[in-house]
Amino acid sequence: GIEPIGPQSVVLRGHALPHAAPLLAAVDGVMAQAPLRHLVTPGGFTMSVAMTNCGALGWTSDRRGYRYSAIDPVSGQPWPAMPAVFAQLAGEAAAAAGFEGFAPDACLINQYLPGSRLSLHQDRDERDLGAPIVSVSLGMPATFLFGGLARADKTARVLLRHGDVVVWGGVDRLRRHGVLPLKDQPHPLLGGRRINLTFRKAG
Ligand code: MD3
Ligand code: FE
Repeated sequence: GIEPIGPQSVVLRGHALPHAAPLLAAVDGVMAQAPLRHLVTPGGFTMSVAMTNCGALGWTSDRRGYRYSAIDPVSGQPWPAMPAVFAQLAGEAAAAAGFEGFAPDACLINQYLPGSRLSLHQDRDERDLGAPIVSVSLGMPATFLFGGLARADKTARVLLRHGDVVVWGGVDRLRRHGVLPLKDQPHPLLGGRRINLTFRKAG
């Protein structure tokens, strides 16, 4: 079903379940070309979440700042192409949430292990903030934190499970958000991991 979590954000519970096997095969393919890495923030902290990307642009970070790049700084090569099953699911989920014609040019792949977390932040490195973000959760469950535009705003908690798809756009696009430290609750397909795909129009 469709579950609103904000004025212009919805959870599509279990929406990716029918596509889990091809999605995971495609994730393995991307990781073989562009291995997971722990990025360093401009402040000098190493992120507990491991990341890679596919699509024309990939999100990366180092001591010089956050940015989107067409080249994977680890391989010196372009990021792997966006698998068709990724683009298809993202476009179809966005349309189901009322955002027609979403054509992502970037997919950030986040891997969480027990204890990995993502502190509250805003996503504002994308050129077109009118485009939504679509996220797909796979593997172990996570508690997603959804705050407001201001640091002082209260945060709501949303449990995201294997197969859940979330679409965030419009007035919710710049809300602060994060992920609580992952508990160890092994998943039958993925074991002790959570994989999150976030689809963006970055360029
Ligand atoms: C709400 N990832 O990669 S996905 C991120 O579960 C990120 O890995 C989290 O936050 C994760 O930047 C959450 C959902 C998400 C992504 C972007 C958003 C929610 C968002 C941008 C605006 C509002
Ligand atoms: Fe984010």
